[in-house]
Amino acid sequence: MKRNLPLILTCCLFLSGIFATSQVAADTSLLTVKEAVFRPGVGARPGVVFLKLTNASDLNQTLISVQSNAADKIEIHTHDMKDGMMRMRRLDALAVNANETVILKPHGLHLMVFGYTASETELRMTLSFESGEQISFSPEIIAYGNK
Ligand SMILES: [Cu+2]
Repeated sequence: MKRNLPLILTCCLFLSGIFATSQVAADTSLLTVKEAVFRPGVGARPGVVFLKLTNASDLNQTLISVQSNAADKIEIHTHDMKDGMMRMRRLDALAVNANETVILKPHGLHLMVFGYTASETELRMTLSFESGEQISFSPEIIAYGNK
């Protein structure tokens, strides 16, 4: 746990004051991503992605991994309140049940982007589900100070 503390603090600081707005959407079968935004971290800090993930099918889906052309690693994170402090926690998988929308937003679920290559003008991301389905999309990149 000690090992993760700097990251936790970094992320908590980073996630405060973030607003998600975007018109970028992806559409593949009955799984859809909407309002995806990416906020790169300052310096070497990890960035964060927020979005709305809808499963319009009658089958439960489970998100198991996220890949990108412009990042070393992307993790699924959530926030927990522990001892009065918000902490980030990595999830191995994220359930997106039938006919539900899961919202990734500040202080809640998010995708943590490590090793973002800022020279890439577009961050293409692919969500992979346990069922074998995938969705690709490019979140709007929003720098600090912009909404
Ligand atoms: Cu995080």
